[in-house]
Amino acid sequence: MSFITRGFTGRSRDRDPRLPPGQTKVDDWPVLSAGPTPRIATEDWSFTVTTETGATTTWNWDELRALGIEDIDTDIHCVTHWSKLDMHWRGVPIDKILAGIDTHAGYVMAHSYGGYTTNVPLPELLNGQAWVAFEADGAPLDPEHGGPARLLVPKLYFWKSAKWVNGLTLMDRDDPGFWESAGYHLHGDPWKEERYW
Ligand SMILES: Nc1nc2c(c(=O)[nH]1)N[C@H]1C(S)=C(S)[C@@H](COP(=O)(O)O)O[C@H]1N2
Ligand SMILES: [Mo]
Repeated sequence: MSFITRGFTGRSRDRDPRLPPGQTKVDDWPVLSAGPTPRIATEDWSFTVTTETGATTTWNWDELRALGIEDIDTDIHCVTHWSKLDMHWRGVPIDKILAGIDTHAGYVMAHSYGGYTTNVPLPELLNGQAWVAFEADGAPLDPEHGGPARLLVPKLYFWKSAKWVNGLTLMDRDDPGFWESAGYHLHGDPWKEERYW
C-alpha cells in the first residue's frame, strides 16, 4: 500500500520541511558547553544592559520576570547538525528589556556567567525574535541547558543562544564573540548554512 503525505513529494518525502539544509532531527536534547556548568541561584542572578555610551541598567530575577513572560513555540538548530523541533519555551522578550534603553547601536554582545560571549545584530533580537528564557518544555531550565536563564534566538544557530546569560552590551561594531573568534560565522543563519567564515 502506498502512503502519500501532503507536502512531501519525491526525494524530499522523508525530509521534514522545518529542517534547514544539513540538519538532522533529534528527539533527545544534547548538551554542548565549552566549559564547566556555572550554578547560579536565582537570588544571586542579575541581568545588565550596557549601552554603547557605557550606561548600565540592571534587573534582578524578579524584576526581569516582571517585564512580562511570553510563551514561545519554536524549533532550535545547532551548528553541529542537530535540530530539535516543536519545543515550548517561556521567557521575557528582548523587546521588553530594551524598551526603555536609549541606544543607536547596531550590534549586541551577549555575556554569560562563566565568560561565554556571542555577537548578534540588534535587529535580529527585536520584534519577537529573541528572549531571555527560563523554562523549556514545561520545566525550569536545567543548569546544563543554561538555567536559571539563557538567551533564546531560535532563528540563528543555537550557539547564539547564550546559556547562563547575564547581560547584553550594545555595540556600534560587530565584534566577534567566543565561537565567532574561533571561526564560526558572525551571523549564523541556519537556512543559509552560515556555519563558518
Ligand atoms: N554560556 C554558554 N552558552 C552556550 C554555549 C556555551 O558553551 N556556553 N554553547 C553554545 C552552543 S555551541 C550550543 S549548540 C548551545 C547548546 O545548548 P544546549 O546545551 O542547551 O543544547 O548553547 C550555546 N550557548
Ligand atoms: Mo552548537
